[in-house]
Amino acid sequence: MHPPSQKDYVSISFAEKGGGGYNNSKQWRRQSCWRKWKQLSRLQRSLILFFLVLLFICGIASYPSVTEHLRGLADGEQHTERNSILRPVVPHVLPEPVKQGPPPLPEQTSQRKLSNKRGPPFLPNRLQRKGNTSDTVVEAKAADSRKEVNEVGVISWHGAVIDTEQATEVNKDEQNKAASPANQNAKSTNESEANRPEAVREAFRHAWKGYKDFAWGHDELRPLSKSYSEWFGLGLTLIDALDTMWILGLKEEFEEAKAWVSTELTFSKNVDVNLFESTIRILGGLLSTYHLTGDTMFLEKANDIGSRLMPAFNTPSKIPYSDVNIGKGTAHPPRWTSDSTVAEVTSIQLEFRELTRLTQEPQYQAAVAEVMRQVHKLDGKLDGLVPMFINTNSGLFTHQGIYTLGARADSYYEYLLKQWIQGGKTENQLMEDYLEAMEGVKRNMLQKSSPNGLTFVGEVSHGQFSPKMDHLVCFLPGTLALGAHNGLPADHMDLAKQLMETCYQMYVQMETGLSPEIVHFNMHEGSTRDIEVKLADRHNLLRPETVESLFYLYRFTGDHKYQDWGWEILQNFNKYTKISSGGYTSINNVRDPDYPSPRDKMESFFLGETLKYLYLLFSDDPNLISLDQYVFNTEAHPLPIWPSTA
Ligand code: DMJ
Repeated sequence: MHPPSQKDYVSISFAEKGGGGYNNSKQWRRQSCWRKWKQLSRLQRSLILFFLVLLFICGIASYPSVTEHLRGLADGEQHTERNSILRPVVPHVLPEPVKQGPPPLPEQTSQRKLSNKRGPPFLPNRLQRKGNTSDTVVEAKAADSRKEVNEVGVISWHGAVIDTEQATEVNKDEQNKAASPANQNAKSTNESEANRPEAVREAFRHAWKGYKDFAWGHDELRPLSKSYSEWFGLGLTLIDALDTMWILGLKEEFEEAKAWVSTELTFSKNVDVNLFESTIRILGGLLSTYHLTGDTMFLEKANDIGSRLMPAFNTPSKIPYSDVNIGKGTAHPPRWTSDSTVAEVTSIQLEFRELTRLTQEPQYQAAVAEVMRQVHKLDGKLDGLVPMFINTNSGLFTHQGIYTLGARADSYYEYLLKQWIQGGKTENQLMEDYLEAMEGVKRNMLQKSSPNGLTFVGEVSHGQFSPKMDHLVCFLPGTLALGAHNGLPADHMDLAKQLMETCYQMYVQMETGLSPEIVHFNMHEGSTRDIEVKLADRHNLLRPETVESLFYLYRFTGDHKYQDWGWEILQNFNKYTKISSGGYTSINNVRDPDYPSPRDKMESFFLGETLKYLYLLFSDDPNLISLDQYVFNTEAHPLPIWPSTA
């Protein structure tokens, strides 16, 4: 091999290859680059190639859905069969047929706020957006996205294709001035109002399409990778969504799902399930669907799973273990502890009590009542507030001194009130414990933020107050309102309204208009903004608590602003979490509207709860799952309030 020479370049003539000489300047530039490349030494060329490869690898590695792929694992399950036939003892309660009439509500105040601004989230009312992206910038970014859609037909989040359908609708909207349910943040409230329930049905159908196409019969859809993930391997999303389909009037989808439950769903599986999660989602979902449809197949399935969960209560203390193998009939705590979570052992009562009422088999209600009896008399509470852990051997609270209304304690409070309502308001101890706890919240956890005085619920750790609030706490405005509606102190409704405003601000102050998982409130004077979000807390899992509370607040006050707030939230779910091929995804970063960073997972509660509460919020029919006839379990499955025996 001889070293490169001028002769070599001349002899390897591009003019020969292209056949066009140097007339074309583009071709000339290409040839000149090639010549320069050939002039480099082998070492120089190798170095350049090495850096290019390195850049390419870094680019791929920083693409989150790839890393998500690497993290995701699908489980396999084994099957054994067992049958269970039941006859209902108590007749089912049928709801009013789905109607769309808008009868005015009694306490209606009709304080609508119309917005003529286009673009994603605007700060309403008294709060100014501080430190956040300005409306103009956000609007410009949204316009950029629309431009990108015009040019290439997709919005690409570092390679992830999302929501072309939706984005295209914006274009059509702009061009044709046609109505479209989503991406119309600035649309007049009155103009879009009639379409809101339909927009939820549309969202449900889109989510269902993804589940049907890529995850049918599996637990959760992974909409970006067009696949699924398993938790229990029991078709969790399908079961969680059954009563939502019924309530939304999606008969065709419901029939398909029902056929799967009837022919494919089996609980004879060698699989560990979490007692709480499978009770609220599966047992609750099946019981509720039985009540709505009157189809005893759902009750048989409910009794099957209910009986298979019972080994969890075989503990020295009768406080249940967290996990049960529903095939083997064995139960155990998590590997690292013999503790259970307080919210988990005290938020399975509505379902097991109802199962006993329907089957007349007393063991279900007896087991969960024993848990309540023990928790009622335990030491370690702070003004009715409970710690987060309880030991399955001793039956005592552990890790004492930490109190929260968020994860691990939240639904304890919710189920105190709801059991009291379910049982016809006769079990006074439940109501008294609830009232005491709400006083405990006021005394120990309630504070105002600075500078705008948002009322929020913080946490207490060994006597120290922390201004941290989980999105999960946003169930509380709805629960307080439900209590006030049922005759508990009227000031609970005042507090509910204040906390509702705060939960709404947790959405509206974010650049995507979607709440993070956890916020911290500023309390010191001179703060420039009320809400801070830590880097690790910026995700949104499509959770329901805020729209759940909006539903209660609207039902009880008739104030349309709650519907308008829910409408904004739905539009932002459509804007930032909808995947074009079907489904919605959790996101990692609610503070970046350009790159919310999809997590590639649609939680079952998005169909079980979030969309159901949005539909009920917009439906304007107080008889559609009347709150005087039904009580919702903590997974939004309505169960009947027991008829009075007096
Ligand atoms: C649901 O499973 C239930 O609402 C539960 O009470 C809390 N977590 C999720 C929704 O956020």
